[in-house]
Amino acid sequence: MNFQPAAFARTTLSCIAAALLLSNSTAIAKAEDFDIDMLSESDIKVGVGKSSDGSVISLSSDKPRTGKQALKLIYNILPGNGYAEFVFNQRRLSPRLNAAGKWKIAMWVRGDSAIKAGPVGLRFLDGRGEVFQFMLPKMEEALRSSDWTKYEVTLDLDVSQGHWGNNSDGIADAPLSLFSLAVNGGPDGDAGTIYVDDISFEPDTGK
Ligand SMILES: [Ca+2]
Ligand SMILES: [Ca+2]
Repeated sequence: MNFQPAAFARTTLSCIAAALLLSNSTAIAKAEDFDIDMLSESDIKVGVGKSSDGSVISLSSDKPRTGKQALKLIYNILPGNGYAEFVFNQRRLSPRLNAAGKWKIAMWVRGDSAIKAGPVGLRFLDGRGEVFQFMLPKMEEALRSSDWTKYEVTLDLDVSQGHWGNNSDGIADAPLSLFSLAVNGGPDGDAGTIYVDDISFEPDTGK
């Protein structure tokens, strides 16, 4: 018998890979929470943004909506359509979304009535390290309340409003991990402080 161990191992490996791929693509989406309380200093940083020196991200115990802390984002964006990126999941903690289809995303935010910045984008990293940005319609309105306000949006994670990095193929390779918030300053720039707590994900079954 012309048995070739190497070829056999390759075949076995590709069978396992195919099975993993299949189980991934047929994974049942389930509701997930992203708990700001589980974050530590090593999860957060200000990304390299245009004209946003002086922007700061921290974990704040100042009136968190739940638990001991919320994200505090101080943005300082110069005029000229700059932005500040606030990375809050460098370790890519759960949830890891299978990226298929639409998700209802909710997050609690508070800011103040003077906020002019916006729009705000939510960024994810795919399984290969490609960045996907999804704009959050009307988030600015929620940020103009100084009380905790629930912001809800349904996003199709297969249809982003921008992607770059890695091979930049535009394909949201599972799993997708929450990564950062990007606050745009608008033509006049803006400076302000916003808080974010309790982000949740629920598959949108169309009901
Ligand atoms: Ca909290
Ligand atoms: Ca990709």
